[in-house]
Amino acid sequence: MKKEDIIKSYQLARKQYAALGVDTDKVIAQLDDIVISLHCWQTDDVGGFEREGAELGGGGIQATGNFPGKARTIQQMRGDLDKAMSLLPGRQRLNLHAIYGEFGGKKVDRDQIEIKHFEGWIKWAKKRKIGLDFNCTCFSHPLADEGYTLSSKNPKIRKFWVEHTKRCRAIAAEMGKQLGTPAVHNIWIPDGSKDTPVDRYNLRRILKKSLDEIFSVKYPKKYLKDSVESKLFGIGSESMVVGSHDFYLGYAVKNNTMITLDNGHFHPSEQVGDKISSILLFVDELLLHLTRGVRWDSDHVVTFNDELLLIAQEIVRANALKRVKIGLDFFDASLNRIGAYVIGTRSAQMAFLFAMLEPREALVGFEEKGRNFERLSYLELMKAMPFGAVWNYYCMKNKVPVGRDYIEEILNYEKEVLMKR
Ligand code: RNT
Ligand code: ZN
Repeated sequence: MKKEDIIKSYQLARKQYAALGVDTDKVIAQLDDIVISLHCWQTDDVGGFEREGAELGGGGIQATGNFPGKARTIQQMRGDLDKAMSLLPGRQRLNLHAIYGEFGGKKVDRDQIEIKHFEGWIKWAKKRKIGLDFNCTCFSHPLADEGYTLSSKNPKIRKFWVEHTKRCRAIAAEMGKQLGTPAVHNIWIPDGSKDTPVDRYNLRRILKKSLDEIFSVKYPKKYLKDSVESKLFGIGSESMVVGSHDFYLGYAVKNNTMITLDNGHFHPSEQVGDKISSILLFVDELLLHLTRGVRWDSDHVVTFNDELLLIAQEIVRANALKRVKIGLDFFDASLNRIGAYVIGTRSAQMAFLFAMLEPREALVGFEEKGRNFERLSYLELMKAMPFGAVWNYYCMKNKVPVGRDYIEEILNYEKEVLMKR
C-alpha cells in the first residue's frame, strides 16, 4: 500500500469517527498503553530447554501439528522473537516459563533453578527495553505425573513444587528489579482428577496451604506481581480441577493477588468478557491469557472474534486498561509459528483498537434512556466503519508492515531461517 493512500484513507476515517464523537488521533496515542506480553512458548510448542529435544509432556496441554522449523535452542527462539516483534506495532513484553532457562546442558531440576539461569534473558530484554513476565512450570515433569503438584497429598511432591514456585517468584522479582518494570508471575497447575474424586475439600485445602507458604515471602509490588490462573477442566482432569475459578477467585480476593483469565478455561457458553467488570471490583489487577478455544481449550491462534472483542470492549468500557495486563497463551504447531504469533498478537491489538474506537458517550446515552434500538444500531454500524484505515495508519506510524505486507516477510524468514533448521 502506498504511503499517501494510507494517509488519505486515515484522514477520511478520522472524519467519520469524529462525526460520532471519537477522536482517532487520541486513540492512536492511547494504543501505546496496550502492552502485549508475548508467550515465548509459541516458538517451540511448549518444549523448553531443560534438555535437548524436550517435548511437552503431560499436564493436559497439547500442541498439535508438525510444521517445520520449531525453535530448538535459545538462540533460535530469540531470533524468532525478534522477527515477530519486528512485525508488530506498539509495545511488547516477553513471558517466559521456568523451563526456558539457560541451563548450559546440565540437568538442573526445577527445585534448583536460580536467577543465574535467566540472566541471559534479562540482558536480552534490557537491550530491547522490554519487560519480562514469568511462570513456574508445574507440568511436563515426572513429579507431576500423578496429577497433583501443589495440591499433592504426598509431602515430598508438594514440597518440591512449593520450592520450585518460591524460586520462580524470586527469579521474577529479580527480573522486575533489574528491568525497572514489575514482572507478573503466574501460577497455573494441572492438578485435577480424571474421574470423580471424593476428597475435593482436602485437595483444595492443601493447595491453599501451598499458596500461603509460597506467598509468605513478600516482594515489593514494583518488582513482582502475583497472579493465579484457574481452569474448568483439562485432558486428564475432566471431573475436577483443584484450582477452579471459584477457588482462585476466593484466594485472589482474600489475598489481593491478581487473577488470570484464560478465555480457554471456561465453559464455551460463558463469556469471559462479562467477568471483567465483576472481578475488577474486588481485585486490583487482572492478567489476560488470550487464546482461542475451538470446542475445547485447544489454544488455537487468537483471531479477531466476538469473544476477544468483548474482552477488549469490557476493559476499555470500564476504563481499566491500566489495571489489566495482557498476555497471550496459544500454541499451534500446524502453521508457521512466527506467522501464528504475528496474527495472534495483531488480532489482539486490533480488538483493543476497535474497542477504543467505540462512541462510548453516545452508546451509554442510548442505554440510559432505554433507547435499545439506537444502541443496537450503533453497535452494528461500528462494524462497517473504516477501522482498518486507522489500523493501517497505526502500523505505518510504527514503521511495521502495513496490511498483508507482513506475510511476505514471514515467508522469507521461513525460507531463509526456519527451513534450514
Ligand atoms: C494451561 C494454562 C497455562 C499454560 C501456559 C503454558 O491450560 O493455560 O497458562 O498454557 O502456562
Ligand atoms: Zn493460560
